[in-house]
Amino acid sequence: MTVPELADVHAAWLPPEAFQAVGERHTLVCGDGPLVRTALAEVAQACRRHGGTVRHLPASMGDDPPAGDDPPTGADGSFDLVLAVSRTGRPDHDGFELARAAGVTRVVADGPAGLLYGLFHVVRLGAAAFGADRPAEQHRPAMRRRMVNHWDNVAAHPVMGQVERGYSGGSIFWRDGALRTDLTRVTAYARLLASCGINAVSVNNVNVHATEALLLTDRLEDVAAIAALFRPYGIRVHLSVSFAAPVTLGGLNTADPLDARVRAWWARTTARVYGTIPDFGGYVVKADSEGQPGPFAYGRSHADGANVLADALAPFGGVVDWRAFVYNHRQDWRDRSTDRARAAYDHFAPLDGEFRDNVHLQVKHGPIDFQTREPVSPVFAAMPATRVAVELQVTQEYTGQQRHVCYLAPMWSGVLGFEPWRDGRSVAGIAAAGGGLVAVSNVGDDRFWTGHPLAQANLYAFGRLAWSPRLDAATILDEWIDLTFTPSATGEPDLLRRTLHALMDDSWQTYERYTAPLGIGFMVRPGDHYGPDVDGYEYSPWGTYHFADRDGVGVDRTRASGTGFAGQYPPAWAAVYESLEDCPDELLLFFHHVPYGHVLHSGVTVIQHIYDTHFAGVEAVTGARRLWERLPAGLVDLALHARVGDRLDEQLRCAREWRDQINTYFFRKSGVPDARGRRIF
Ligand code: GCW
Repeated sequence: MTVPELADVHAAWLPPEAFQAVGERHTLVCGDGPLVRTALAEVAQACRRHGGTVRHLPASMGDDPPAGDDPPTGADGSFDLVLAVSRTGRPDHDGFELARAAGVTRVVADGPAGLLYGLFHVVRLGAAAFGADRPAEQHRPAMRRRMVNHWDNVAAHPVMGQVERGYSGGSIFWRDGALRTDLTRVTAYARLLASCGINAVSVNNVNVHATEALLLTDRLEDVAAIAALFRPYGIRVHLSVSFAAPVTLGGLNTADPLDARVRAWWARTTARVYGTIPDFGGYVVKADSEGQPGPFAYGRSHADGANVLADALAPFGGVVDWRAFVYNHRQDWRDRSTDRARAAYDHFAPLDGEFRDNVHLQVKHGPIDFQTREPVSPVFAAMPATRVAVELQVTQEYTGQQRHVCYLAPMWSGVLGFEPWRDGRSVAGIAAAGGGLVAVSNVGDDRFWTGHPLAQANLYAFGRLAWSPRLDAATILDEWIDLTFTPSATGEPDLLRRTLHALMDDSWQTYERYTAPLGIGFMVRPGDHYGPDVDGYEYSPWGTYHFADRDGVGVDRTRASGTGFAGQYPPAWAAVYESLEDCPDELLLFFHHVPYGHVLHSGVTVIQHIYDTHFAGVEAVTGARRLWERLPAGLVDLALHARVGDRLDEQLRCAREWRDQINTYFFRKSGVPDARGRRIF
């Protein structure tokens, strides 16, 4: 097992310097198996660089992990760090206990994965792990499953390219229709993921095209090769499959989930998968959505569809991630009873209790589609007898496409902390009891992994929130900064940290300010979803309307006079969203159609809010760009500095474009001038 160091690829949050505190010390690693060997290799590599030592004690050679004040002596007589797998722990729990006493820092893990997570936690603490005594702290992930989905195509798609909604170059797995020949990068990725706690990955797009469909059968060896690289880091590989596979791959004339031949085909095919990849994670399925095949074609329900795959996977411990992103994308604007926001609930809530235990219903965090601001999906509260997983989008499809700084942890904290019944039970708790947290990855073969170097923080934050949903977004950012950037001898102490916080802490709200206002969403260019086009989707069948006219704007989703979507929430929130008086400002236009003169809780009218926020958003980006330019040379890597600088230039250009188009659009619709007389074209 070797730990890769890639010469021309940025080390993200695991540069060799991050391991200094561990690498300078004397470490004992106790335990067996591939994950323990991974931890050993990590420590050994750090020691080679920083001068420490490491010794391995296989569990079979010792009794319990060496305890208390008396760790076994090594060549040099003592250890500073002991990493051990407990004999009594729950190996499937991924947790560990960390303590420091009598000059020894001890990690005692539930199982081998916990040992690896414990090591990465010590790395995160750095020198602080070896300072004052620490009473025993328990670390256990809130979510058993912490997963990233890749929307990577094996063969580049004519429109979507190698990675659908990818803003970081090509796929790290696939290229020109084949598995890449050099997969070193995948191992480097596995380390990054494991270090922030991620333990599952799907390796192909949920839109399964012809070449990708073959991964399940003829090209299974490709998946096995990837699984072999993720395995040492405790990450299971999953595959997106096509519901029509029994027809397209199996030669049957139907994919009807209740047909015995179809069931047998899935069972046979799945058994073969496990014959090749014994720790295979399971299937991800997008069915009856945006043109993907599904059970509706046979008059069957989504529970019927999911269960046939679940039954095939169950004997091997696999799961189906069945996506709830099912809606009618051929809508007629005149039909005000069809509301895309309602769709997931309308399709799935009636099926509660009908899914097998190994089905995770994967629900996007908002009812529409990863917009900058949406209410939390009502589905989370509606399916108590179903294992629900929360799906987030780390790739910034609608949040600036990794050309804009947009630190998403504050948005995700809001989703995870949301209490559908306002009684202490949160979305994080629902996900923890169900299918965990899932996110669409933002990684590609870009030198900085994520196009925008600062977008690395989003992937890191996703992993940390899946482990510990209550972690504060600014604290996570500090962790990421400490790991990623080596303290520099030059410049004011902490200048870089302060600059990064200034750029990132409120960047999601800044982005919101200069784009679509008050929760209305979209207004992006159709197709690529970048940049402003207020009416781009207004005259299309996708169902993402804003209904702006000369009198007002917004979608009436009340029960009283609108689509009734507000009624999908438990009463405490249904009443808030239904009421024009109580609805939070930031979601006003999601739930209500109001005149431009409507006064917000903030005290300004809707139209003035639109003008004010758009000017303020551009000012914030101007300020961020200036701060970045002023960073003294040498404080960060030159290439990274240049890349962020270029992206900030583009962000500023684009923010101005948004400001001007939105302001002019609403000025022309409403005829109401800006109270402060600023320039509106
Ligand atoms: O946000 C939309 C994207 C599609 C994507 C779809 C989905 C993979 O525009 O590119 O398809 O969501 O989540 O399935």
